[in-house]
Amino acid sequence: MKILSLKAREILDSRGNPTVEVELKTQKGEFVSGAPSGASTGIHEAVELRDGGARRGGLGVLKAIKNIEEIIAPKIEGKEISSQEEIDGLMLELDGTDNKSKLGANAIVAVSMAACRALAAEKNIPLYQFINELFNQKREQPLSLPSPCFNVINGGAHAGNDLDVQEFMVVPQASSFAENLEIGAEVYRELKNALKNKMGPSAVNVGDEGGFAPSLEYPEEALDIILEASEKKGLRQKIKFILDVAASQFFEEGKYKTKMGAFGGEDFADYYCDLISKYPIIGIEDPFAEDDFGSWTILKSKLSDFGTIIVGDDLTVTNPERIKMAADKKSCDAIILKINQIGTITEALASAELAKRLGWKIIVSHRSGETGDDFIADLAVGIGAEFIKSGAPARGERAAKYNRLLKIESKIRQ
Ligand code: 2PG
Ligand code: MG
Repeated sequence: MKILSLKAREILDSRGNPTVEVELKTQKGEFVSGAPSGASTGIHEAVELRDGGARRGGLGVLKAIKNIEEIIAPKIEGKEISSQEEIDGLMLELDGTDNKSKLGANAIVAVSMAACRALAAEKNIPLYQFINELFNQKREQPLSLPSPCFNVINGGAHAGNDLDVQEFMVVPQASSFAENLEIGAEVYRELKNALKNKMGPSAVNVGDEGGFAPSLEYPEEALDIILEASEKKGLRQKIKFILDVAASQFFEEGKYKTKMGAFGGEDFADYYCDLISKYPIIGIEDPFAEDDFGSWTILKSKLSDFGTIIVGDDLTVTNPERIKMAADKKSCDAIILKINQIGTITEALASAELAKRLGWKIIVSHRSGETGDDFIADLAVGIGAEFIKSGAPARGERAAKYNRLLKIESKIRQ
């Protein structure tokens, strides 16, 4: 594939912050991708390059854009690129750091995604199929639709309320993606009614990922009201929960400082076991801080009989080295897969392959700051991820991914 041109610009993400958009041209057309951005970012993630200074609150991405146009573009414009590995390898070489701090992971990821789209177009196949072919070089993986995890109540760093837990996700249990989406949307709609009736109109204001951000304090209150709304629609038996605790956010001086008090690791693990015995929780993401491996291991052994997955996000940061550490310490048995945590498609696929080899589950994930780019829908199908999380079944940037999956499902099942 010959690269005709590579351009980048500063656009807005869903929080109104600047982010990178890339436009890559080949003979097959123009391919656009946007870099997402986290709020509860793990300290081991690849570096998101921001300009600093006064302009745009220090959040400008003009340096990252300059890196694309002045360092990456001259190396690839007018050149033949034959594979994803080639373009990603080239960017890794140009960057030369362990954490993408020279070029910026936000620069690299947007180019990597746009190139992936262009390479798929070169073969005249859909993006999910191209990703599947890339992945199949490492393992035999049939295409499949992920189970969506809808973040219907937002807390933590994503909302202006008092909930310590960042995400209360509803995971419908129907057999098709389309049915799951419908159930998620029904629960979301009824939850809005339930919150409004119980707490007044301001309870239905939303957080960064489109879930409601009511002024609740305890996880049980959030879970109860979701179950109550589901019951009303006759859907209570058709949903389960996954929680993203994002516990690094409230880990201070060796304690988990929550509204329920300050917990040590083992006590917090007991609290989770108690919660799981009362509610249909099938997964807990980041139950502990990103380097508190010991507490993760305690919870994993306590939960061995429950079948609840323990999901690494800040712990594993889509990085094979961190995944290996977590596997050695038996800290979790599932990962969040976010391309921008590591920076390139090639490396993200290596993490996915490692997770599959370990027998772990994968949740492909958006970031709390998103663009309209629906790339992760194709990624989830291509690697046969068990789950995808893209926020609430509402708000354009969240719905874009779910709607893309609807389309893919109808194509695959034709
Ligand atoms: C998370 C993500 C996405 P953020 O913690 O899993 O939901 O949040 O993008 O803010 O890191
Ligand atoms: Mg998380």
